[in-house]
Amino acid sequence: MDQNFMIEEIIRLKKEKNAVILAHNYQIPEVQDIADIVGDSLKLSEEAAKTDADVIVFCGVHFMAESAKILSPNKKVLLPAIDAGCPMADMVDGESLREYRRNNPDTTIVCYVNSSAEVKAECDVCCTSSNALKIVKSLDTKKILFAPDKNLGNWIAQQVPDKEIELWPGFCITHERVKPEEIEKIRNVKQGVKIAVHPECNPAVVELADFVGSTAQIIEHISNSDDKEFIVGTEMGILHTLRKRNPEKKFHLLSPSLICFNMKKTSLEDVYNALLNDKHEITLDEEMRIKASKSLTKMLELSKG
Ligand code: CIZ
Ligand code: SF4
Repeated sequence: MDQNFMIEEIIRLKKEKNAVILAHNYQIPEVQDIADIVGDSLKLSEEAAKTDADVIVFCGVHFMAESAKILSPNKKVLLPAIDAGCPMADMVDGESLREYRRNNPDTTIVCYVNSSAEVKAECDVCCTSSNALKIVKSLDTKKILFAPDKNLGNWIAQQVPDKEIELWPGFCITHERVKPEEIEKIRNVKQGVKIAVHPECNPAVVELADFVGSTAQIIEHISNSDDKEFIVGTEMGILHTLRKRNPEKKFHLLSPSLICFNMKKTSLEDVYNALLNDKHEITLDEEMRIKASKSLTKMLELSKG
């Protein structure tokens, strides 16, 4: 199908169905460009919670669409590429957390939003990479379990030394691929150019970077900087927003391995099919949804204050 025709049809169907298209910063450029809102999990979940659209087309991975459904149960939430999952989210499950809680009743369980609805239903509060520090600092308990991302958890633990933070052994298969040697190598080639990385990277990489932050924080930091060139250590989809917002600046990807194949599964055609045929609708068990909504809503409240 002709791309321009497809774009026109997406716009027409969006109006007809009173739909909103949300796209994550890691989506392909064409999908970001057709979206009403592009952002990180925090921004997109805030939008999902307050939108008055009837349909939410979520261009991202499964857990993100689930979060939208948890926060907006009366809306139709569609995930255009139904097989777009997140391997990190699959590294923890509800039963393991229930067992952990039985053995550690005094520990507060903080779950990165990169987790299933079942996991969100078992934790005390959620966080994203944008608000993790704020959420952890706001807790009055000393003992915390951070799940499932050990790298983000480690980055937070270093900044909150007064808490005892236990790390679940999960990680992002995309960010974990970046090697500290890649930083050393690129520093030699691009001398003086600052390196911004995501806290999902291995601690050995994070330690060598000039700036560490979520995609929203990296975009903010780079857009407000006087530097004209940057090396970026997170999923390559972010380069699209960075270049759009900073046409005068030059960007290099820290490592060619920074491609999340799940984030790349959503095509423009999938978005069109989603709107045309209501594909693929996210449904959740209501009891689990209510439990999961408590930890997500708590996150949204704590991250505002
Ligand atoms: O929080 C998100 O959206 C993720 C997965 C990465 C980031 O930093 O935006
Ligand atoms: Fe999951 Fe990593 Fe892909 Fe994000 S970039 S969806 S954490 S595998």
